[in-house]
Parts: sequence; C-alpha cells; structure tokens
Amino acid sequence: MHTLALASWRVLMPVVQNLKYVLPLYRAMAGTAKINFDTKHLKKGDPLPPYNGKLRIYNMRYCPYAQRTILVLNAKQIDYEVVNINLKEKPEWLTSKSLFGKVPAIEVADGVCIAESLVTSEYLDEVYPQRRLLPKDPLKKALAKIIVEGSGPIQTMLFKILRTPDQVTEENIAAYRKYLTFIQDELKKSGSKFLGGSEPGFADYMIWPWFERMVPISELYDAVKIDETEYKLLWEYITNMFKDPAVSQYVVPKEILFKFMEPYRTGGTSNYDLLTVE
Ligand SMILES: N[C@@H](CCC(=O)N[C@@H](CS)C(=O)NCC(=O)O)C(=O)O
Repeated sequence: MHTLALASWRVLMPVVQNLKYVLPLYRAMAGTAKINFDTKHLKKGDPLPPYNGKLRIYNMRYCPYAQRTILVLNAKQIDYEVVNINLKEKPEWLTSKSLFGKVPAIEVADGVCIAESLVTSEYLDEVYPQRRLLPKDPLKKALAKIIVEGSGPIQTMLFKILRTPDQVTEENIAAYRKYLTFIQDELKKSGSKFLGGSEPGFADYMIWPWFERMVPISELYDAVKIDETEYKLLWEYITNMFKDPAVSQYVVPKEILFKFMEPYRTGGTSNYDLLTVE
C-alpha cells in the first residue's frame, strides 16, 4: 500500500473501529428532535425493538430514578429513544439490557448497556460535553454528590406515604424536614437560583423527581407539606425547577400521577399506559 494511504488508514482506523460509539454521539449532538416519552410499556412476550443506532433508555414513565437520567438527557438536548418497561411483567430480554432487571438503563451502542440512575447520569455528563452538570472543581463536585447522597429521607418518605401512609413515623417526618432545611440552607449559601448556579446542575436534577412528586402529594397528606413561610426560598426554587425546560416537558399531570399511584396503597395493579401515545 502507498505510504500516504497507509498513514491515513492508521489515522482513520481507530475512528472506523469506534464508529458504533461515535455515530450515536454525533447524531445525539446534532439532534433536538421531540422525544416520545409515552411509548407503550413493553411486557413479557413483547419483542425487543430493534436497535436503530440512537441512544436508548429503558424507562418506566413514573419511575423517579429513571427520571433522573431522562432529565440529564433533556438538559443536554440529546436525541434519544424511550423504551418503556412494564415492571410488573418484565420482558424476558430486560436482564440482557439491565443487569439487575431495573430501570433506568441506557444502551449507548448496540448491546452496550449501563444501568443505575446516578451511574448513567454521570456517564452522560462525561460523554456529552454540552452543558456540563457536575462541577469540574473536585470540592464542588463532592458537595453536589453529598446533596444527592443525603436525599434518603425524602425518598423514604415518598415510598412510605404512597404505600403505608399510616406507618409514617415522627422520625420519618423529622428527617424529611431536616433534608428540606438542608436544601434551603444550601440554596441560601449558593446565592443562586439553583444548587448548580443560574441553571439546574447535577444535584438539582438528581433530587428533583422526589420534590416534583411531593408537591401534589402534599395536597393529600399533611405529613409531607412544605410550609410556605418556613420554606419560602425552597418554594421559589421548586417553582423555578418546574419552569426548567428539561423538567417541564416530562412532568406527569397531577390527576394521572394520582391515578397511577392509587394501587400502591390499595394493592391493585398500576396502569403503566395512562399516558401512552402509540
Ligand atoms: N438504584 C437504582 C434503583 C432503580 C429502581 O429501583 N427502579 C425501579 C423502578 S422505580 C425498578 O426498576 N424496579 C423493578 C424491580 O425492582 O424489580 C437506580 O438508582 O437506578
């Protein structure tokens, strides 16, 4: 082979070899197409949709963990595809895409999948450089992650209030309020609209799914009420978060959320497809 041709092949070869990784990235960076979040939830017996080269998320429309990853994808305006999963009757192929059989998982190239909400979110933040969500500074980055790590009490509260509201303890309520205060104090300290600055960052998106649900749920249960005087700044923050485009395009209408959640308490089966657009 001609030396020049050989040299250019040496340069091009790694690109060609990695095309299956590079192409979805390129397409995603170029695209701002409208995403259909409300695809039918696939269940046992349903075939796996063929991989079409687009970054894909295995999701469940009402899952707060999967929502974290969706918010990152939206914030970065990545073009992606949603494959919704019926978690009560999981498709046989789910564990080949998500090791623990849970959502979220993302498929970044044909058959190359990553699971877990925080892992996928951080991966996307590293791979897609547009609008960095985690701070570069190691100290600030650590603080953002601590804010997320500390969200246990709000997660516990949501879980309990939906399933066994009569078993919510004084300790649950105290820990929940302590976390609300912690977030409000962090906002005060930062002096900015969001924990991440003038735009929502990693911590904002990772804790948001629980706040989004607590607002309508607090209409039903006093235990989770966020007092408007005590938590004035936190309320401003919540209002601003609802207006963020990454958030607003994915919000579930209150009536639908209540309908979906009802069987958690009564023991029936949730209808995953309340929002489905085929
Ligand atoms: N630690 C996981 C938790 C994800 C999770 O629990 N997802 C739920 C849906 S909200 C799920 O897939 N449940 C199915 C199961 O546990 O079998 C993460 O952060 O991604």
